Amino acid sequence: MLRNKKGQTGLGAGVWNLGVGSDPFGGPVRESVPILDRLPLLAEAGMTYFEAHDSEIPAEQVEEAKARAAACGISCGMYTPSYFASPVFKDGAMSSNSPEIRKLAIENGKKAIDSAAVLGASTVVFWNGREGFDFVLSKNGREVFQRLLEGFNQIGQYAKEKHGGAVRLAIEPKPNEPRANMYLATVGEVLYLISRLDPALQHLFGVNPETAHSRIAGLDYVWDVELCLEAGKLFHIHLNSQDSQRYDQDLPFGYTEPLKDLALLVVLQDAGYAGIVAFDVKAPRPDEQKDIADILTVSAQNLVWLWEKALAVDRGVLQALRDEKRNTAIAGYLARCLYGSVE
Ligand code: GLT
Ligand code: MN
Repeated sequence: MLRNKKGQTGLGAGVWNLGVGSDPFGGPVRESVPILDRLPLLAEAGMTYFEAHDSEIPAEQVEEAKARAAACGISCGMYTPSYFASPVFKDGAMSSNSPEIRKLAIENGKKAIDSAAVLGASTVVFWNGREGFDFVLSKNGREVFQRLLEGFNQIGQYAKEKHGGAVRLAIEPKPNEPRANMYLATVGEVLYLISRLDPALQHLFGVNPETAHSRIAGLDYVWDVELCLEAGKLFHIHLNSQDSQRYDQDLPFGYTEPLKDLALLVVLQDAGYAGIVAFDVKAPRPDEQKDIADILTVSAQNLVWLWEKALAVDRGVLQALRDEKRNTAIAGYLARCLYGSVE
């Protein structure tokens, strides 16, 4: 629980966070924990909300999942259609050159919204992992943009007509991996796309920025989050860590850049962010089965510690240093709040 947080104070994590440890170079190293058996593991790790894909908890299983989650005291915070695992989406979903595949993608998006409503999740995330290109001119970029507008408009219209404002839609940017270049690459690009959607639907669309994805793009995550807040579009948040611009690592929150993470929490507190704070981390390959949830307990512990330190940051001191134009001293003050003693 995050003390003095507005709105939802519990933490969330994906069922996929507790995976079998495979990577592009090697298969599973742990037994696969059946998806619904991961719910108690999330609860024991201190999560209040679980997140899942339609490929993990399909529409036919949502009632059962809801009951199993309730039995261990958690609920669904976010549900999401998988546009990356199935071979059918190997060259994109809503952006595919093939009209049948675009149609299927839109259908899956609508179904995911229905499942989210049954589960009581207020947010559907769209991480459209295969929308992109490995070779230039393999798709016409201008047509692709129109296809994305068409797809999200149709899905937004459905969400509005069927569920009113009960389910909101958050697009998650990522610049590359699995594609060499992805559409919906950055927060700025997603905000631009939203600004081009049907004005009557734009209020249903927001962003789910993820720490690692901004850092892989070489962008500053604190600013990415500030930009979402300024636009009124911070609908959800995926926290983790990333060791520079290499492959997507999904390391524990608070691990690589704790000072920037402290600053991020100051920003979220000052904005009164009321949504769920969720982790998108990955149990690392070398971790043993019995320790599979360490990635979540470490992330949660770091978050709670940093959250308390962020509450203790004296905003008056920050403002005074800004007024005095002492930028380096601001970095020093944050470091003192993080590493030193706060008088
Ligand atoms: C996948 C991706 C994440 C997304 C998940 C939701 S799936 O693990 O790397 O960033 O949030 O689709
Ligand atoms: Mn994510």
